[in-house]
Amino acid sequence: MPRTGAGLLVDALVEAGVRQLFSLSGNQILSVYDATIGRPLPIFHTRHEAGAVHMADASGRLTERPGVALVTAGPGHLNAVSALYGALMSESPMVLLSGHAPRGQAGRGAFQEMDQVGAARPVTKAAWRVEDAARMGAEVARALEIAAAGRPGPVHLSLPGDLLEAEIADGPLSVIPTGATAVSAAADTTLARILELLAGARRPLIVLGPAMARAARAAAVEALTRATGIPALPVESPRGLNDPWLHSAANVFAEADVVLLLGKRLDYGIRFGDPGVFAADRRIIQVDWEAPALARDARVALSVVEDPARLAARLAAAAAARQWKHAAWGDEVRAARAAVPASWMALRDATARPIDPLRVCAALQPYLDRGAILVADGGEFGQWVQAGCEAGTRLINGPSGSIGSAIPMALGAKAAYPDRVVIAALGDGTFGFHAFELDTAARHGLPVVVVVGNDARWNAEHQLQLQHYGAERTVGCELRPTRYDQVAVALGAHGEHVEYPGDLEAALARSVASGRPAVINVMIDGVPAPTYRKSSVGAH
Ligand SMILES: Cc1ncc(C[n+]2csc(CCOP(=O)(O)OP(=O)(O)O)c2C)c(N)n1
Ligand SMILES: [Mg+2]
Repeated sequence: MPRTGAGLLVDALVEAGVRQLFSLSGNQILSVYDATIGRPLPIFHTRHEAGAVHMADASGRLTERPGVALVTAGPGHLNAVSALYGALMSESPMVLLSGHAPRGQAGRGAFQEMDQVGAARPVTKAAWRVEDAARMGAEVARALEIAAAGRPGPVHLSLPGDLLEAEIADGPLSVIPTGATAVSAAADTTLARILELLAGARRPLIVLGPAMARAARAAAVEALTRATGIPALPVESPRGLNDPWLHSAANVFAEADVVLLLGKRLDYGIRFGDPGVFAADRRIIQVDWEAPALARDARVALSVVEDPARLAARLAAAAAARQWKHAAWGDEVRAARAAVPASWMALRDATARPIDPLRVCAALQPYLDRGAILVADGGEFGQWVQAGCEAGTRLINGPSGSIGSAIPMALGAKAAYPDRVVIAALGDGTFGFHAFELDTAARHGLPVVVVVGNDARWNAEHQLQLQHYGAERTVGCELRPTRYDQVAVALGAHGEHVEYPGDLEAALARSVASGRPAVINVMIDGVPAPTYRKSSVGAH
């Protein structure tokens, strides 16, 4: 069979180690579907293009190898674009491939013709349109490489239908580029200056951005903490310093006098480093893969362009030559992170109805202790789950603050790790965004467990109304106590409805044992998420 642009594309994906495509079909990409026949590249066909992107995003974050979404042109592409924002903000390596109107019809009002690259540019690291069928493989290889290099993030390629279908003449094909775009190493004198600042500090603190907080880079940061005693905290929540997972550690930032930002922008998450966030005499050292991410102003004492993980490893190696005095401070921060209010013990055991969110956390925890992946999303319930559960592997909606991704993210996690239990916990409002991906889960044999905290309202917004406008001015945020478990059953999933706390454990056990995707509809108390900071107006 003659080779086509689509064939080259599929070959390059397989060669690069891509294991699946998360996709929603359309005219312009059927040639790619065809080219996957007989190739080790299964297609997970979703029910919404944003779902495909969330799946690729989850797979990318968990494996650090780019997940790939494949969607059709125009409206399909635009449906996908909204989900790229989450991948961008969570620094997730992934590639969105979108079919595109044939080039021969460009500017003539072709079917679904639009500026796809322009639409994707604000939410991607790089976006371009392939212009040569023979380069189809080389360019997708390049897209995969860019997605994973430096600060990971989404990359978009538009693929004109005529090029995908074009037959490639025999002859040498374009060489697939190798070797990532390297970030140069910081000078040894810079390293020495960082160590000097850290060693001289009373309460130095390492603050990590989303990619730096993930397992792949954690070892370098842990080595630095071991060598110096200096504690590290991630700031990757849409609520920034109000991240309920931080527990009382939310209050240690204000004590930090030297702050080492590793791959963390000086953004809203840490309130731009404004006065009051850190100690009054704080000095900030910022290390980032890219110069543009560095704040170039008086807030920063020292800015360094280098791979933050590599720099952490270099600092750890060089730290041994010095005396460090921060072990007690490090212990203090770790204890604050682990500490939860005493009242929580009783709530985790509470027998009252409606069910307290912490009671749900108590039921989930044994699965997480045994290695289940936790996906937490959406609203006050999602925040409670992040506060009340400790998971070795966790995916949250991240600094994008976008709700709705949990179900497809859980599917992406299950596709990447079929042998692990995957639990998604989300609010009832959030459930509605991508509930139909339960059908995708049923069709493709992805048995994830979805726990819906059903308080019959968009509680996060309701709580803000209470806070800012008062109890008599709450409006428009009610939902119904819908039986989402029955929705799931209709889609071929296992369903459980739980009103009594004592029924949670058995419902979870049956759901995991069912071997099917499952939804547990838990009628919860719509309590506001916890905050531990003295002054807290939560962004979310
Ligand atoms: C895409 C998107 N739309 C809207 C919001 C605003 N928002 C944040 S939380 C929330 C309510 C979520 O309700 P639910 O999932 O039921 O969780 P609950 O707060 O009730 O526990 C809304 C509307 C958002 N963050 N992202
Ligand atoms: Mg709700």
